Amino acid sequence: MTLHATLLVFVLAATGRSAAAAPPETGWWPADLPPRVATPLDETEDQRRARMAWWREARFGMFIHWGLYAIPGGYWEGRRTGGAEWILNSVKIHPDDYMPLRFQFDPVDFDPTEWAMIAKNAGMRYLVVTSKHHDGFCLWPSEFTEFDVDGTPFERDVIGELFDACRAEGVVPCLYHSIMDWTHPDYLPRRAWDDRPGGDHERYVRHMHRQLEELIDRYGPGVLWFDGEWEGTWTHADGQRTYDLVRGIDPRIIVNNRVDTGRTGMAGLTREGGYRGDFGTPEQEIPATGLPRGVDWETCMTMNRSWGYQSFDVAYKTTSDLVRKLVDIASKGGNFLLNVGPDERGRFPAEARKRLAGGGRWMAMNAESIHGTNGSPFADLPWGRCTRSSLPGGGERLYLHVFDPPANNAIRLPGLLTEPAHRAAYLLSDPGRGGMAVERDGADLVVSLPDGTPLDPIDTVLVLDLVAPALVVEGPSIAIESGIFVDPFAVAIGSPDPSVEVRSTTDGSDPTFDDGFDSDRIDVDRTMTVRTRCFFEGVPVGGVVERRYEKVDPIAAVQPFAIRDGIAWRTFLGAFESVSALADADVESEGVASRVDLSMQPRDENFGVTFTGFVEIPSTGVWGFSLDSDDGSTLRIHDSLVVDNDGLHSALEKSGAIALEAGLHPIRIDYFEATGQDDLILKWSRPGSDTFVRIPVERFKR
Ligand code: H79
Repeated sequence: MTLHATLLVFVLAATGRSAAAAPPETGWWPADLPPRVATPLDETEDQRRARMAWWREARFGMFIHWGLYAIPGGYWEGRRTGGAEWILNSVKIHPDDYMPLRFQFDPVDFDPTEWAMIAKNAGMRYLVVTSKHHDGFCLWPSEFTEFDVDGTPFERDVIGELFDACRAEGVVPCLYHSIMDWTHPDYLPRRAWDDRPGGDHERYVRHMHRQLEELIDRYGPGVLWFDGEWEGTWTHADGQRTYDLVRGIDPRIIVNNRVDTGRTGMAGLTREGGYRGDFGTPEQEIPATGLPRGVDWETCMTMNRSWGYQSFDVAYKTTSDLVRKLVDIASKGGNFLLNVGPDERGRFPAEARKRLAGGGRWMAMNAESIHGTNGSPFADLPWGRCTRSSLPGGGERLYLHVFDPPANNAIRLPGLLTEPAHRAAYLLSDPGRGGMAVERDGADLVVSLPDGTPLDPIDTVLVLDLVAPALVVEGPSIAIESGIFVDPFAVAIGSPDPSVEVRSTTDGSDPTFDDGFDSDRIDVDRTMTVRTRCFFEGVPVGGVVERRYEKVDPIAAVQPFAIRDGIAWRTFLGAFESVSALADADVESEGVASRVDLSMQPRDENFGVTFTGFVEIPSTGVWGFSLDSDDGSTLRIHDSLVVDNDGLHSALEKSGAIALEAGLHPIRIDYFEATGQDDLILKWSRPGSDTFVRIPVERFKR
């Protein structure tokens, strides 16, 4: 069947849902396609370095989520769903009711040059746009479907125009392409409410491969950014052959790790096991420090809460927060892919423009400290972050990103043994302003910020050149955080740096090279303060690291008269700003729940809930508890305040610990929600573990 005839079938079918249930063979996707064979590629380290070079240098890119979902913009049948680009799935819309949105796609304000210029002016070096999201709609005119821009009143080739505009602005154009596809008649698994017959995984993969071939041949994307790989139908073998196919068509392409099945949840890095993918993809989070060097990763993040456009989502991060996130990511050797969700007319939301322009003003003066830099040589700097780049002649340039200037204006670089190339550092935004004194203090270098230095409230960048690549002795590590304990334990002490030796004390005194314990384990059997320090050729380097361990007696369990399952709850109505206000409010309703959650919430906003009962502790020891809530919450066990997460705030997790004997203990959780999002999650961690998990329902009694 020709595409014209196929389109006709669709137009007839689209007039009524029942008529649209055409079998996939006669839908508007060609029935079957010959497979394209992929051969695995061999690549040397040098070839890989050359291929990744532009991407590693770029550090900052723009993500664009745009498609039919911008038309409902999160609303469906007059209701605010919050579903954004997931609306088909979150509202359980039948594909036949969703696909006609294409007849309304007419974004008359779409201006690809403006989009590319906004990205460029924000300091972004690449742009990743959704060729196809999970809803299956294609933003380019594809030979292989009519569910594409050609099937809309708009008819323009969005991908082609945007790619041309990006190239004209020097921004590398790239594509996001979803594996999961809720409308393609061959994609499996089906949504539960999608009653269309048929489906054939192999045929779907062939279709996807032909579309990828079309996209690569026609547009030449710098990155292919896959997503939606987690439904069981997509296998490791599919990941391998798709990666190999894509690189086989254009060996220069960089492919993210979601092409295969090796991604570790939202943290996004690739697990061991030979999975395909050139970089890890943390989503909405930034990894903690300490990633192994040479691992490529990119954090993708929204500016507000949604990827696709939703007018009512005004929970935007501040410009300062976004710039600092970029700096934090660069200091850890990663890239930042920051999202914009244009609206149904093709406009960037005003809030997003404002932030991109603000970030661009910072980048206009400080981009050198981001583009082409490497991660920080320091594990942790209390005043900010550090990035660096090589200097011709073998030296290294450090960019000191001052977020919070210390009160004494001394920017300390702990354990930095390399000598400065000049006796002065300078402001990146104003090199002519004159130098800032750099002095050695033992193993540390200290830059003094003169009074009156114009500080950038977002991030003031200082430049410090070194004679050689930074050599930093790391401080000692003490494996266990300060806290309380019941049973004796041993704590490991050490330095990741083999060139230093470690000395420790347990009596509160400063360790010296001759008198301190020379041991990598300390037995903790009573209340003590462990202090430890590194020595380089007998001379102390870096600061003293200290932990305090306090031996406590576990609180005895109680033996209530008669216990039942569940935990009692009460709700309150009112504009509370602290859990303490619940004490003066009238009870609205009460009941019993099997666990601590918001299933009984009386309304969306301005309410409170308290839970009272017992928690059954399985074994004696120090138990951790955490409350993740929006807004405030507190947890009391007996009469101790174990977790204080009170006050007005967005989703925030806090934790605390208490020593308890096995058995029942009285527990009380207070929670309130003012306005906006609401959430309440209670978890615990067993003695000796720092992993928090939900408390099994059978542990709640009353
Ligand atoms: O395109 C944006 C979102 O629409 C899409 N990815 C970004 C870039 C997205 N889809 N789903 N999600 C984000 C959240 C889904 C998370 C989960 Fe999972 C999928 C939880 C369980 C399955 C992540 C993947 C954690 C485990 C597997």
